Amino acid sequence: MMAARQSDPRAMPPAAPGVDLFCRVIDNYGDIGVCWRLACCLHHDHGCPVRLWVDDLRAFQHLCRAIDPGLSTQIHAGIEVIHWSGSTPDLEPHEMVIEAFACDPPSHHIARMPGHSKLWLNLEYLATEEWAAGCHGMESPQPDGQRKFFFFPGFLPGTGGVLREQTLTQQRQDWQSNPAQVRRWLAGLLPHDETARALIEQPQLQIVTLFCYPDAPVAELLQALGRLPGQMLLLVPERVMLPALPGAMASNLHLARIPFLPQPEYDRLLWSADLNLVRGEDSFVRALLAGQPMLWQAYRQDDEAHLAKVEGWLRQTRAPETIRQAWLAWNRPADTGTVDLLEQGLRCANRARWHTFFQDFSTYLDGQHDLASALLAFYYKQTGLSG
Ligand code: TRH
Repeated sequence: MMAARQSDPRAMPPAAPGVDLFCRVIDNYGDIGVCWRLACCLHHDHGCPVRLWVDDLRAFQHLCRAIDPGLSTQIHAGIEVIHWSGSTPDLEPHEMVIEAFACDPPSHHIARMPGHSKLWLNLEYLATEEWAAGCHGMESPQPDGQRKFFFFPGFLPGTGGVLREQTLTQQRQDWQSNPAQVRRWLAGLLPHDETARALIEQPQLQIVTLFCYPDAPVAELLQALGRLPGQMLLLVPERVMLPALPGAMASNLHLARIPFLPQPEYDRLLWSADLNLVRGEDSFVRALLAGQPMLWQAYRQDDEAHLAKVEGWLRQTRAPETIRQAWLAWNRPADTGTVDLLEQGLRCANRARWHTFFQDFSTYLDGQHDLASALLAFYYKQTGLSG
């Protein structure tokens, strides 16, 4: 038997830096969705102690059912969750302070930060346009001379990458390699819908998932899907508000409500479907990582900046024209023609071109650095410490 090697403490790598992650829930689920996922990646993949400060625990509870909105501090999955309310505890800041989406952490926390081993970052929204790489990592000068940096998640080299757990691809492959398990799991989401459960047994059934904003042209989407060949099951999580829909639905289409799922289960849903319609930021990335054909609805902004995001992604990725037309029709519905454009696009969604394109893009993402690793690399570079 080999003798246990004596470890030289001087040769040990430094402990992973602790992280304070601040999150304000503005609306929807994206703010807390991104922050919870980032907290999990930093802790589970890299061993960072993480404190997640959240101002709205009820929104958080939808993504992680174990959260108790009545507690001021609690620990889940090894992460300390602090209810960020008027009276925040005065704690010694961790090495890295990340404020999500310029949410303005308490000044007393920042005031206690200075020191060569500390770093303050503003994690920005996902950027799809060319300018993102130029702004990523830039310093944001502060009146008191403190050092703060912009950190831009993105798809292109030169940005901070996207959130991707280290075991994600393996988990997805395991899930997709067991169709019987997938069918059983889907049926379990639909205990009161006999029609849907019977459909799930049909081998040729196409599964479509829908997560969109209330202004999405859903009636047009249903018409377009109704014109396509084959039987389809459209799964819509609770809490996803749909616009008013026509009473009658095409005979090849069945719409079913499923529960709003905890984050890891929502991934499984995306992995189980033939076509995913997603919205916002986090579910967009998750659907891309699922590698299945998809349509994205960007979060609407006043000056139509959301359309620039959609165009930016389509341009950067040189998406095929049918994808481009369908995505633009979904994001910019016109009074007429939307159904035709969606139909033309979606006719191709179950063909090889879309499959290959989205599979290739998920493989490309697998080869890129992920956001949590990029944040740590940035920390070590700025502080001069080594990871
Ligand atoms: O909820 P969103 O519309 O969030 C948006 C965007 O992030 C937008 O950029 C931001 O400015 C705005 O909020 C304030 O979409 P998003 O980003 O996809 O977040 C949804 C989260 O909910 C994501 O983490 C996936 C998760 N989710 C589940 O966990 N279970 C579900 O059943 C569903 C439908 C979603």
